[in-house]
Amino acid sequence: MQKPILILGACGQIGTELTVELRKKHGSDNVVASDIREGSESLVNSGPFELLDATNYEAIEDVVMHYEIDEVYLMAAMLSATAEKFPMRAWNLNMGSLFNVLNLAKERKISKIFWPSSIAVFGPNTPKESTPQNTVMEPSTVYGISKQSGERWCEYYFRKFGVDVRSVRYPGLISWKTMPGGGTTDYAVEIYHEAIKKQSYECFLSEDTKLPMMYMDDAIRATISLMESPLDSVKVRSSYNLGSMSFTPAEVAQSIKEHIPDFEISYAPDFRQEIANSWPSSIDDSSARNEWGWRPKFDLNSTTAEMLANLDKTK
Ligand code: AKB
Repeated sequence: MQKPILILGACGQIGTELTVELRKKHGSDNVVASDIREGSESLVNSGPFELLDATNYEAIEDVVMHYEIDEVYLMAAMLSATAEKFPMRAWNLNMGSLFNVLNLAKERKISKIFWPSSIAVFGPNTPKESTPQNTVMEPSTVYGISKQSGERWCEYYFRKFGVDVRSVRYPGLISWKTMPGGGTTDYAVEIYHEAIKKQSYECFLSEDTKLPMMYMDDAIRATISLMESPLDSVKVRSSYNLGSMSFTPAEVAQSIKEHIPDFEISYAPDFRQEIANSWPSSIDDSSARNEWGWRPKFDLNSTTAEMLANLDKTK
């Protein structure tokens, strides 16, 4: 029988869809959603919900004890673009929340953790194409530095204290249900919303900026699949590279034009361009494929079709 799960940051872009999927799988009462603010009514009303600050150890511990939580998914984080504006807040949130859950597991109050890392752990000196699992990292952003440090701490807690912490390096994530907030890859979600609303979009990255991306359904499947994998098949305890598709703003605009011929894109790169320039263009995810069977299902064309059809229905 599934023991109760806690999701920290359940109202964010990934947390919202993860909560829905885990509640479908394990029953609503077994999945406690929490966030520092209330999210959509459907999320708050579809099962237990707690207002919870992921940087407050005692508050998390209370909820863990109250619901007899066994697994924690820590989805609260400040993303790359916002983190450049608020470096100390980003560091305190991204690292403080991670230490809280690692220490709960070290004290055997929970038994398994999911923690998201990102392609932001890589930097300008990393090989750009088919970026390997193990390579030069040297992240040059506040967010990337926090994620790379987090990876080191996850591996350390696994080795030293036997903490079962599992992680993937998410690429840019695309979904129609919840907007992302404060990331460099956010353009790849905004573009679909604007295509439906205005048939035009001004992109904050240049037309040839190629970045790794993934449709949310694939990201949720990968996350749950890694958490369900047998202990000895999870060999990487820092974080797994996770690949799916890579495209430029010009290529996503072209795929939208196949559905909306009048769609027009223009380019006005801002400070996020420098962040994007420091990240990989494509990812070698063979460790995830070989060790726990990861396979993506969505490519750019199927993502565009899903995004436009669903956003059109909800407009
Ligand atoms: C961001 O753009 O900051 C995130 C990420 C790639 O981790 N979407």
